[in-house]
Amino acid sequence: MYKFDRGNYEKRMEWYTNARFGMFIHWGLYAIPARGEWVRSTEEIPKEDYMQYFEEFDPADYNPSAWAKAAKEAGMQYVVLTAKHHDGFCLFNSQYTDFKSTNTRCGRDFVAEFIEAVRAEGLKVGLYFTLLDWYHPDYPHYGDKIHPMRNNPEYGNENRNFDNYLTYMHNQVREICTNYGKLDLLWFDFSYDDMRGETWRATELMDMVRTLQPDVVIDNRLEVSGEGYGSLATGNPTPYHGDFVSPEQMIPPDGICDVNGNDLIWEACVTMNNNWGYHATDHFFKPAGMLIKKLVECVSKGGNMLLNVGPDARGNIPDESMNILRVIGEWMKKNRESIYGCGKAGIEKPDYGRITRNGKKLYFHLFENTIGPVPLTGIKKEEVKKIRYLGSKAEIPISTSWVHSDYPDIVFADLGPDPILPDEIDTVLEVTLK
Ligand code: FHN
Repeated sequence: MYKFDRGNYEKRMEWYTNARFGMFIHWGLYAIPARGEWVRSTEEIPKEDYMQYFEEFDPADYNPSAWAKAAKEAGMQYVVLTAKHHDGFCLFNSQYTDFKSTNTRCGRDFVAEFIEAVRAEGLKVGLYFTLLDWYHPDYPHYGDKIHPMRNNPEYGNENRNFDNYLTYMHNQVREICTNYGKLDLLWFDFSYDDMRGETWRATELMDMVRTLQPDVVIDNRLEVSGEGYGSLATGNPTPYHGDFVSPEQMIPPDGICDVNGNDLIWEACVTMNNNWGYHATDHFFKPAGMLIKKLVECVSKGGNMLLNVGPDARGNIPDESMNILRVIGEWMKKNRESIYGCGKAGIEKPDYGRITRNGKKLYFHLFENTIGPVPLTGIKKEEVKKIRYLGSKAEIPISTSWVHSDYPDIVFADLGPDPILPDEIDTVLEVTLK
């Protein structure tokens, strides 16, 4: 019987909190209608009408190695793929259903190929698995909060056996925890209303997962969703507690702490546009520079960022997303040390940007230049061993200018006469302390 152990927990979480930056991939049949992964629910599409996409799905360009390389080039350290989303379509060869990728005309086990490709790039591998299932006949339909047939009384629940559904769901979790080697991350999604905790038979499920995959990192959505922290935050973890809090489409204002004020591990999951699954007309992509600053914000608050891509029905990551990943990767190539293994600096956020920290290394992220030398708040002159531009490792002198003589207790960095910073998105000053 799994029981929380602080030592084991901290050991399990080490790679994850060092990684800081991951790729989320939402992909499946919904890429064909191309109106997001909730299309069956939002448009209340009957199963029969949705099956056309199952018959049609044949992603000729599916090449998970290209996805893994794109993630690696962007500086991402782990990749999480939807093994099954709410529509119930399995991207893996499940023995418990015919509604699976190996039964489509392309006949491939997408998960098996994905895991092999991600591992080949030396990245950590994760699978997303939905707790709810709009395909399974024993999952509540009429009156459910979000089921595609929630408003249709013809889909009453009199003959639905939820326990059958749970056995099906548990069996599939056992499959993905057994048939694909070591998983680094398992991303359950999501609990709502009274559908949470033991309603999922969560203790039994988590026992099984932690027996089959003792080192796997697991999110908190057997208990909550993007709202709610989960039992780890209460200081009284349930047997099915998540290992991290999973805020969604937002970054917590001050990071996340438990009831005793201790920092909790958390990961903000974020879309590049406004959809997780491919959406052909959603061109509202966040600029790469904005996403770099948001990644820095997450790390400066002690969190990770899981940035999503939604490949199209051919299996290609959209060009807009690839361009964003390329720009992020260029920045990460020069500044990755200010992200990996970093966390809160314990210093108040400066006006001009943010600060991340890794032991005796402080990283001052300049999102804009200052008028005159840059105040490096929170440290004393005598503590400073050296200051460098992280991107070039070029030396930066401590300023001796008269303009800041009224502030003798603050260290100022002299960036010279050019008001334009070397990196217009985020210029990082690496301050090494003695
Ligand atoms: O309903 C899902 C949604 O489609 C997407 O997978 C997100 C990702 O965190 N999770 C749920 C909404 O919270």
